[in-house]
Amino acid sequence: MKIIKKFEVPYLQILDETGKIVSKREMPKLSKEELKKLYYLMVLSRAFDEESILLQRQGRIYTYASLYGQEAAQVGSAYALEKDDIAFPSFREHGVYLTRGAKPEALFLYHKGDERGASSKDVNVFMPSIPVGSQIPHATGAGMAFAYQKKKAAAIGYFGDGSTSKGDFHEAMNFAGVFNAHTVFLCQNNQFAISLPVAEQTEAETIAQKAIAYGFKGIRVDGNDILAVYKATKDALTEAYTGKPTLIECLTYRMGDHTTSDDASKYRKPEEAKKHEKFDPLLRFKKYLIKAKILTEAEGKKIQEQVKKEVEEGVKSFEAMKPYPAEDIINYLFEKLPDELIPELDEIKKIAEESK
Ligand SMILES: Cc1ncc(C[n+]2csc(CCOP(=O)(O)OP(=O)(O)O)c2C)c(N)n1
Ligand SMILES: [Mg+2]
Repeated sequence: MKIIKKFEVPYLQILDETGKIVSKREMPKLSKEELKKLYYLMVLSRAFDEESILLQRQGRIYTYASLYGQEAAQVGSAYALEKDDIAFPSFREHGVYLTRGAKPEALFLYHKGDERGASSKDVNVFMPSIPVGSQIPHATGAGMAFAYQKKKAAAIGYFGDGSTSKGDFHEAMNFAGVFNAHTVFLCQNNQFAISLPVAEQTEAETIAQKAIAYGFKGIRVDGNDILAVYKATKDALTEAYTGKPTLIECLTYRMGDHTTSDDASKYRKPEEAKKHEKFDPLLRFKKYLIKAKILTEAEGKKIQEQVKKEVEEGVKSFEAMKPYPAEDIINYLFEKLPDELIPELDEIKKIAEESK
């Protein structure tokens, strides 16, 4: 027997958990202003996250999936996107929306079940996919369309470690390879699919290596290192514009519960999550920015205050919005409402009137 192929899985870390640059050669070209913007977006994502959990606990929004711990993976990758690139997120990617310019009030609105908050055409991010993995083939389809149009644009599909067990993932990866789709696959391996640890999800040592079977590159990055995530995504996008997809595995950790309907202490020891606090993506980036004299403590404080105000204003304007007319539930389904739905419309109007 002879070996006919050998494969390697690269790993990228630029900033370690102490805030030290460990790979100068890989340092992305970002101005001081851009680095500060990245920090601001991470702080904004965390503040939005904390506020959302509080709002859910008070019954002011519905089920919410926390991004706590995944700020670098979301902000770093979304910041690498160009205007025409398009993102296909799952339910946890609030940081992707915020980085692309969505307002907190839109995201709160969405979590109150109001469709007006899901309209994200202006920021080129599709609405979140709740069925696990179903957005991955969409990212491939959009990437195939860009290839067909010979357009310098790419689609990025966001998904978790658990989603890589779905057929959707494998079908999307296969089509992307065969049809030279302008697609980047971005897996946030937060090490859990609800209660199932990643070690029980797959026998593969890395998620990144799954790309090899489909004929394109897979890379694992330190998902808590915003510089590595940005660099890997930027490189993958450049390749994607020429029809070469990439799978990026951001190795991170879900610091919170799966969603507000979950209690992680039922299946993982709180001490385990606590151990990961020292890998906090915000802390290490701040340490680096301060040491490199890009940010001062005073500026950091100002960012915190600005973000707090932004989120509070988001809550105010979201709660001040008038509910959309209840009859909209069926208004747009038919050109002319069928006779049998007329009594239903009357009933909806009555209920809406009574609940005013
Ligand atoms: C098709 C489908 N099956 C099951 C679920 C229930 N469900 C919601 S999230 C989830 C786990 C997802 O894990 P992962 O892909 O790692 O993403 P994460 O939640 O960690 O971000 C499951 C099984 C669902 N939403 N859709
Ligand atoms: Mg997961």
